[in-house]
Amino acid sequence: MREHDDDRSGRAHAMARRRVLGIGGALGLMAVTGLSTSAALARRPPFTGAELRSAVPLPPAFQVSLPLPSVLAPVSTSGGADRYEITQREATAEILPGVRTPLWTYEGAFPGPTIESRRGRPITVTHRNELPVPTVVHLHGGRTPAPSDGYPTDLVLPEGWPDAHVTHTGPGGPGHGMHDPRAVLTRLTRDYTFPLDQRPALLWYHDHRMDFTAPAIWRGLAGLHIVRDDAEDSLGLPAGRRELPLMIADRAFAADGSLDYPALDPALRRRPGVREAYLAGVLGDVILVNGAPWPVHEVDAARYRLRILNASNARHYELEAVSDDGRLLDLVQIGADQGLLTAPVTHRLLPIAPAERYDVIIDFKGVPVGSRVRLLNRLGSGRTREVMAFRIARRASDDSRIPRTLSTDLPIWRRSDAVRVRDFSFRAGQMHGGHGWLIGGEPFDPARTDVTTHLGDVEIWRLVADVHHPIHLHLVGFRVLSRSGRPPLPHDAGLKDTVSLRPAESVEIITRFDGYRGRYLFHCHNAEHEDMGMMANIEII
Ligand SMILES: [Cu+2]
Repeated sequence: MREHDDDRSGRAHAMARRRVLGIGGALGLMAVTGLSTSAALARRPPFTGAELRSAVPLPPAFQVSLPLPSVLAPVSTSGGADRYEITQREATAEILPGVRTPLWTYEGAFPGPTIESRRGRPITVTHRNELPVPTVVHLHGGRTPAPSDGYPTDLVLPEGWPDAHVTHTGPGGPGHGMHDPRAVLTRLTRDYTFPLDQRPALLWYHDHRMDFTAPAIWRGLAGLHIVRDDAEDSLGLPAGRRELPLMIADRAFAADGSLDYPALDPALRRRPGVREAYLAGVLGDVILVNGAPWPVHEVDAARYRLRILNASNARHYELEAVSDDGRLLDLVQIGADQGLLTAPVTHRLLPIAPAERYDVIIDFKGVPVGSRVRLLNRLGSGRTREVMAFRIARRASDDSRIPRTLSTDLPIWRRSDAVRVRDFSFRAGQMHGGHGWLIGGEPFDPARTDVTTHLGDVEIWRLVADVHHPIHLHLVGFRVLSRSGRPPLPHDAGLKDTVSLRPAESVEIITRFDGYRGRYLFHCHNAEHEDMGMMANIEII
C-alpha cells in the first residue's frame, strides 16, 4: 500500500487504494473480528489516512539544525499571576531550505512560542486574532474552566468577519447548519485564563475551531506549554539544554512552497472538509521536528530528557533510537500525557498517536563521539521512516539521575469506585448524507448533551474502534484499565489524556470528573475525524 507512482493516474489509483484501506478496509476488518481480535490486530493497517506528496525537492535528512521554540515572556507578573499576549497572524518561514512557506502562526512562529509555567500559578493569555478566519484556542491537557477551554464554537472573530457567517455549515455543506445557542463569541481578542492547578506536564495549545481544526493546525497553529513544579525540579532529571521538547508533525509542500492540504475550501472560510481520498486523515511526506525537516541536534555523550509530542493530524509513529552501528538505545519513559509516572518504564519501541506526549530519557553515554543516533519511525516508509538525528559532539560529565520513584501522587481509581460504566463506539458512518466519523452512531452536534455527569463522579468508559482513533478527553486525565480484555500495554502507564485505540480494539479507561463544572468535549484527535463529526459533549454538573 505504499506505492509511490510518479504518473498522476498511478498516484490516484494508489490513493484510492489507501482510502479503501483507511475506511472500507476498516469495515472489512470489523467483519472479521468475529474470528478473533488478535487475528484482526495482526492484520491492522500501519496507518489511517492518505499521504500527500510534496511537489518541491526535499532536503536530505539530518542536515538542518533542530530549532528550539522560544519561551514566551509574560507581559506582567503581578498579583501572583502571569499575563501573556499572543498575536495570531500570517507569517512566512523557510521550513525547507530555499523555500518560502506561508503559515498561520502564534506570534509569527511555528511551533508557536513555548509557555513555561508553575503548577498552581494562574496565567492569562490574551489572544489577538489577526488571521483571516475565526479561531479558537484550546490548551490540550489543561485543567481549565469551561469558558477558557476553547469550545469549538467559542470563536474569536477577526476584524471585519460578518456575523452572518458565524453559523456553521457543517461538513455536509451549506444547508446543514448547526446552531449553538451557548456559543460565546468575541471579536478580535479573547482572554484565556488557565489556573494550572495540575500535575507538571507537557501540554500544547492549538486551534480548535468548529469544522476547521485540522487545516488550522496544519497551517501552523500549535505551540507547547510546559507546567513545572518544585518536586519535579528536585528529582535530578536532565535539565537545561539537556531537556529537549520535540514537536513531531508531518506536512506536505505544494509547488509554490505553501503547505499542501486537500481542503474543499482552501480559504478555510465557509465549506469544511477534505477531498474524498483524504477522509480517513491527511498525512504528509515530510517529517518536521519543531518545524524543521528531519533535523539534527548536537548532543553531549550524556542523558537527555526528550519531551515528545505527536502534533501530526493523523500520522502515528513507532519511535526507536538507533545508533550508527545498529544498536537500539533504551527509551526510558518517565512521564505520560499528564505528567510523571510512578516509576520509569523502559521501551525499545515507543508508539505515539496524534496528540499523545511521552517524556523519555535517552542516554548517549557510550555512543562514540562523532557518530549519530537516529530517531526512526518504524511505521513509516521511505522518507517517513526517518524523524531526526542526534550527533554526539563531545564527552561530558553527567550528574543527572533517573530516580526509581518519580512521583507518588498518581490517582489510583479502583473499578469499585466507578459509579457508572459507559460504552462509546468510534466508527465511520453517514453524516448529513456524506461520509462522517461518529461516536455512538452520531455526528457531533454542539447543541446536544451526550454525557451528563456529576462533579467528582468516577466512571469507567469502554471505547471501541473501527480504525485507529486517538481519543482525547478535555479537562481530566485518565488511567487505561485494559485493552481488548487484556492488561494495558507498557506505554499506557501513568495518567493519560489521549488513548490510542488501534483498529478493532476496545479499551477501558477510568477517570474522575473533577476540577470544574461546565461543558467539555471528548473527541478523536485524528484531526480530520474530529472535523468530520467525531466529537461529543460532556456536561459536568
Ligand atoms: Cu478518529
